[in-house]
Amino acid sequence: MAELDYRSCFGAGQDVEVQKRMLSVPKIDNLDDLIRELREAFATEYVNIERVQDLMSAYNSNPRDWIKFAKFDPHRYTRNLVDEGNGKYNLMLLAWAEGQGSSIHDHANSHCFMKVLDGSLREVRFAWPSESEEEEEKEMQIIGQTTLKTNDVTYMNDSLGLHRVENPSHTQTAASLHLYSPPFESVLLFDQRTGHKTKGKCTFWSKYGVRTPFSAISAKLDAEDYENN
Ligand code: CSS
Ligand code: FE2
Repeated sequence: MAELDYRSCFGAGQDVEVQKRMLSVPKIDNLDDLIRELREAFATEYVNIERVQDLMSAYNSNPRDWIKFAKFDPHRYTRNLVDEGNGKYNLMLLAWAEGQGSSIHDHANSHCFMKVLDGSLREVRFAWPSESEEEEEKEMQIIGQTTLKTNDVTYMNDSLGLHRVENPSHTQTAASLHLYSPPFESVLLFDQRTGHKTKGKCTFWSKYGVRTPFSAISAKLDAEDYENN
């Protein structure tokens, strides 16, 4: 029976009509539509990875929707909060100036969804260094490399390894939309040459389109902690 199939699949306990709606990918005309659909997709405890990827893919990037979040800094890529997803995830726009990139990092046991909104991004994946490699200072092993173009979506989590994301272009900026669930405030950063790790705090350059107030006191106390990753 179709109704039983829906229940055994996901969304157990939901009304059958709601479950059917969850299975078909809706029309997404703009970023607000995407934000609304994502909130609905995260209404239950279970994260349907394919569903979130489908929703992000269904949105056709339009700079008019997201330009207010795309705040560039000449020194490093910026993280700009778009939606807090009722506390279940953080949706953010990352603005990458020419040649900017992240460190090699993990995802703090969270799901990571990434969609390129503008330009292209190179993703290089690495194997987790083993404990002994950490001591030996061994070069980290590359396990994959992809270049994502505008509107491409990818998924990452710690069981798939570590990665570095960068804007390979020296003439074009890039922007990407990231969804992390559950939200996290720090990640592990890795040194490619040695495999050594350090903790990095994640901060927002802006929230809801407004530059995050800069606190002189916290900057003084934690200066070396506040890193993008
Ligand atoms: N981890 C980076 C982007 S690559 S998923 C960040 O959120 O700052
Ligand atoms: Fe990442």
